[in-house]
Amino acid sequence: QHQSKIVIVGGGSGGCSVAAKFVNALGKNNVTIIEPANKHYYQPLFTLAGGGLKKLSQSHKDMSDVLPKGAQWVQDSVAEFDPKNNTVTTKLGDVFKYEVLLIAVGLQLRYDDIPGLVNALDNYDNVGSIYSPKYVEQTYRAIQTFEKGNIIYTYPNSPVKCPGAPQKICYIHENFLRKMGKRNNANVTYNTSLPVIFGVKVYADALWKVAKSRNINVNLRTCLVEVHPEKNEAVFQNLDKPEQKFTVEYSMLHAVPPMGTPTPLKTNKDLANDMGFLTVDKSTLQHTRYPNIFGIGDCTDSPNSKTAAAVAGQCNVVFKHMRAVLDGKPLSLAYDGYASCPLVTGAGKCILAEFDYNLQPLETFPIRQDREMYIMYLFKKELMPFLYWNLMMRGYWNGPAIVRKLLHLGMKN
Ligand code: FAD
Ligand code: UQ1
Repeated sequence: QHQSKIVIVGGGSGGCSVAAKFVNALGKNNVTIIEPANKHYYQPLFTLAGGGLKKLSQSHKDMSDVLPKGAQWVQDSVAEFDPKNNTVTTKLGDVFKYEVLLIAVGLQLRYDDIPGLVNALDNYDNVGSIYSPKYVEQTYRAIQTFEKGNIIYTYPNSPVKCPGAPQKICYIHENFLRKMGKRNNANVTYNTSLPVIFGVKVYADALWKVAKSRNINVNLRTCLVEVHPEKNEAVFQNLDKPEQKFTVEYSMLHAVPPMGTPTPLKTNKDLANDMGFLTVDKSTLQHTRYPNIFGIGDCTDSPNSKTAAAVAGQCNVVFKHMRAVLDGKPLSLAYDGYASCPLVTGAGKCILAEFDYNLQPLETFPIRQDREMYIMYLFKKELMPFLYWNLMMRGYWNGPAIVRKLLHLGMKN
């Protein structure tokens, strides 16, 4: 059995940012990170790469170069959580005992939940998906080689990370087709399982305008349930009348998979809710039953939009509160649900959505953000990756709250 003051499960956006803060504060040999992957992905870049606006190779670095040097990296995955005994057991059978635990395992992609989809993605060039690095490049090739017909974009019937991405790729591709002079050959459709185009009203209004002005069909409550790639057919279900299914022929299909938390968390009824998400207090991010367990990022049940921007807003709260538990002090901070979604609507255009738990806009800049702007596109494409790799992964970025306060001169929030 191994012993570590702080154990962090998952070395993605959440796990790495908090680990870096601990190493900065406490020095070496206090933190163990359990993370199986060789590569650390900056996933927000997938959307741009799938539209040919960045290269996939710019989205990842070696895990060993990203995780903080002063932490111990165990390259293995957790197979079992035992919160009563303060231990986790890995796939290889090692047991780690902790004083405080951070669960940051993110969401898994469940492509195989949709019959025919894995076959379609693995064997057909006209099907893509920006959610997995495995399929990002073929997504761009699919739009480049498109000639004519129906192009369909989907949004699954499950919680997803970056709920804006399924439609961003639609707008980026539509814009690309215009530039290539092929727009008139395409009938572009976005089919979403959600009852709205976006959860925050001001941005939803702006996105409806974008979709209408660019002649994109949007169907709500419409869910991809099956793919027959040999016939280029996709089957959709009307979620309000589940008995209603219809088949559409496509020339190109972009599919977003259903998502869920990794099995060891999902199946642990002591830690997770019925949906498999880690139950945490939405302000303190402390587990609802185990005070020495915290959660961050996509795998928790806090009702914010699952984004790296939200992780930025959470990481300092989680770090300070884990420290408070170690020191026997009270929890003093509150996460407000901040999340952000840079809604890229084409090359050079982006609506920077920022909002809180109440789905009210919480904007960094003292100008209206519910419109397409070039500067926001530059932020998304150049500034965010820089912030992520150089500040956030090193423990020095807690989201834009400080910038917002400065720019609003203390007048707003
Ligand atoms: P992740 O960063 O996914 O990390 C989870 C880690 O846990 C992984 O490294 C995994 O290997 C590890 N793990 C899993 N199971 C285990 C286990 N059993 N044991 C140990 N380790 C385990 N966010 C934005 O803010 N803006 C955007 O524009 C944006 N666009 C996106 C576009 C796409 C296509 C995608 C896919 C995501 C996008 N996101 C965006 C979302 C953002 O990437 C995630 O919200 C963020 O990475 C969540 O961080 P996390 O730490 O919870 O999970
Ligand atoms: C952000 O902080 C962040 O984390 C690094 C992102 O992740 C990719 C974002 O997309 C955004 C928009 C923010 C918010 C930052 C600013 C400066 C508005």
